Amino acid sequence: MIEKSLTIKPQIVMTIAGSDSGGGAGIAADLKTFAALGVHGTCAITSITAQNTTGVLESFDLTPEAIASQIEAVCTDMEVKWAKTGMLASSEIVREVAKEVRKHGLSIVLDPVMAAEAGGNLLRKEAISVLIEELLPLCKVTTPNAFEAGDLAGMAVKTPEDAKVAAKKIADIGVEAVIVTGGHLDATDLLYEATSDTFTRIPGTFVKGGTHGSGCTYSAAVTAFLASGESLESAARKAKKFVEQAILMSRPVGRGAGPINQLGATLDEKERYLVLRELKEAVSILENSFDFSKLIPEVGCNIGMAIPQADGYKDVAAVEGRIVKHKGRAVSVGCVDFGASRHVARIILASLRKNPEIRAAINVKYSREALAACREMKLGISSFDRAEEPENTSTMDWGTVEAIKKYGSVPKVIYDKGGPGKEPMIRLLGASATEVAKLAVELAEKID
Ligand code: PXL
Repeated sequence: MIEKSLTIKPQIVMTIAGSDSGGGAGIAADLKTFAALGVHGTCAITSITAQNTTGVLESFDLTPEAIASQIEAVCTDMEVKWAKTGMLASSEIVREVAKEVRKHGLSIVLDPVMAAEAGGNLLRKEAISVLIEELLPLCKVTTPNAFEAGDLAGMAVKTPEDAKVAAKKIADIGVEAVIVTGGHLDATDLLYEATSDTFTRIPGTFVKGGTHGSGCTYSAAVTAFLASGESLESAARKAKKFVEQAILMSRPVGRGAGPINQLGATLDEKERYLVLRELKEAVSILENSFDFSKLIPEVGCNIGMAIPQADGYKDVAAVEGRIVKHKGRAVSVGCVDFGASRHVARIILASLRKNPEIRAAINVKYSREALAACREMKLGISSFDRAEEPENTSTMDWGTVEAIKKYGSVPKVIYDKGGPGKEPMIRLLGASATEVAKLAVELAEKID
């Protein structure tokens, strides 16, 4: 039996909220956020919404008993200190949740969910006063947006100044801290801490992308950071950054309000790690070959690989100082890193725009013999002529596109015969850095 000893206990948090069948908001957003932030998430579902990106079609509330039973099941087994509340549709649900919060001494982040982004009321009007009177005073933090802050404070919140007045009014109800999120104002969140009577402005950036589930994600992130021991101000800053990244990483889903992507940044990091690992292995394949140094051009060789969906040179990793010939062997000068070579990045980016499966390239020394060996290896070959290059382009952008156009798809080999002051060159393209490194070694073994 294989065992991995993960002895450090995770923080356990809970979301008491509704389900969004579209997977964008509610418990889906909360649990993904908890997972991304390394805490163990549990949930008590309050309502089930039949929902997609165009709005809430129907909503079914669970009975107060069913909600209490879920909270009991979790809290009698696991140590839950911090929890958040989301959609609490009715007065009865709000009252039951307040009872359970008291019973288990939960520290609560209250997200005063009132309406769905794409449309649909999620909190009955008559329940707002019960939420204010019976649940809010039991909570540590509440995270209203401008509209919700207005409803809680009984005023219109249209400016950052209004947000200040509203935050104080809401704190007067009995909650220890209020964060009025600035997504509908100037992107700056306002944190008011009643215990010290202080306001803290938390500036942010408007980012483009789907925002469905951003309120849920924000309050879940605040909860996770507080459970992990962060101060409230630090939790608020980190949660804001987390939401901005998740909006930036949103993907086109559905016809309406697109969901934010809580795991986007984590998966991006994973891909970057895999690319660096792959590239390091490719470099050692080249360094361990007795033949490859024959193929190192005068200007040195570089090898690069992009993450999937790369859209800039910083998404492509390469060797920082190139690979050079030293005592008859290939030696890499510098580490592998993202953004290390705009040159290799241009070749790869131009290729993967035509074929996303092509994510790696290496440049090697041109010779007629090397080109003949490529033909012998039955590699698809294309080329460009520097003399035909228009002004004000980058040779690698233009040349790669030109060679692909001529060939009809991305070939394995793109060469050019050089120009004034420009060494002729062969580029090998492929799906991964190790694939192109192995190809380069095979090619080197075929020539004198
Ligand atoms: O974003 C608020 C929210 C909370 N909970 C559920 C929701 C929504 C918004 O759509 O569907 C279940």
